Amino acid sequence: MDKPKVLVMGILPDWDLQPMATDFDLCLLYEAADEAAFLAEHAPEIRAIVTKGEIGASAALMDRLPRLEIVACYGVGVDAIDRPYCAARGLPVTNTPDVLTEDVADLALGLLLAAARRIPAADAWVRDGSWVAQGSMPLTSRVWGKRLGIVGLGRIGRAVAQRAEGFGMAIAYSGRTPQDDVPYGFHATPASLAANVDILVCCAMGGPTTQGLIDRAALEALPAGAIFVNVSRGSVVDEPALLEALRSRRIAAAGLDVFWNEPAIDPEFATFPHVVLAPHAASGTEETRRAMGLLMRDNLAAHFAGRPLPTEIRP
Ligand code: 8YV
Repeated sequence: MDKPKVLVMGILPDWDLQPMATDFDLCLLYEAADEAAFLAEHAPEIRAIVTKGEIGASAALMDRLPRLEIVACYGVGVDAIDRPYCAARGLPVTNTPDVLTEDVADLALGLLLAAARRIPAADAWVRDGSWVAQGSMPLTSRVWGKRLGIVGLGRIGRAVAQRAEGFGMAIAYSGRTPQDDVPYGFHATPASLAANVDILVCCAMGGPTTQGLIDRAALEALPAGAIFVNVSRGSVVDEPALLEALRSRRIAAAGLDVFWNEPAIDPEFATFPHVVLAPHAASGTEETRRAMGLLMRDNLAAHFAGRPLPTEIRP
């Protein structure tokens, strides 16, 4: 019997591609010189799509795949997949929750510390001889004991909170509803949260329901000298308003892993010395990426074996 054809939208490590190639006929879209010709050749036989958090599956693409049965995302956030379309067509969508939570939270804290304590600038100060020529580097901002606000207290938000407790921080959060199993203060809106914290960390999921959630009002409500970190999706933040707040230094330091237009982000971000940038890399440890790949492959294997899907997202 022919192996099922799987359309792979973005680069995957060899440790995933090799085992997948045993069971599936892999169509690597990202290697196609001419995408239209590639799809014209393979579309009629594609039975599964493998996407990533940052690479979606549009209705227009899926409409061209008459034999499509499943969309498996190598990532937890499925905002780039047209889920109403999948629901209407009865296509299951799977993701890779839990396995990346701790690494994303680690990077949130890493970006926070790097931005507040100017770690990249400190490194440069030593390397470029400024230490010898000018002595101590300029003073930075304390992280320990500050008031931390988390927008979106889901799995990742909670893991950030856990780490922040170790930094003696007073923690509060905003979200759709108060959660009764945490001791943290609840705010109904990011603006109300922002007005009461020194540091704001965005952990909300992406998608239409959170687009622009951290709006101009929220950014303007932050106290002068605030620190902002985003490890969720660029779409959750009003990016022109964020750029303005960074330009005026209302936000004194920021650590950003996600942006509106990835990877070709607004070039102004790279001009700010008080901003630490990362290339959507919060889940990017070898350990986590191996676990994500395994879970994505387990979902595909379960589907084609007719078993229950380990991590299907309910429509
Ligand atoms: C990406 C992510 O999937 O999990 C998510 O939602 O955005 C990331 O983990 C990862 O960069 C793989 O490309």
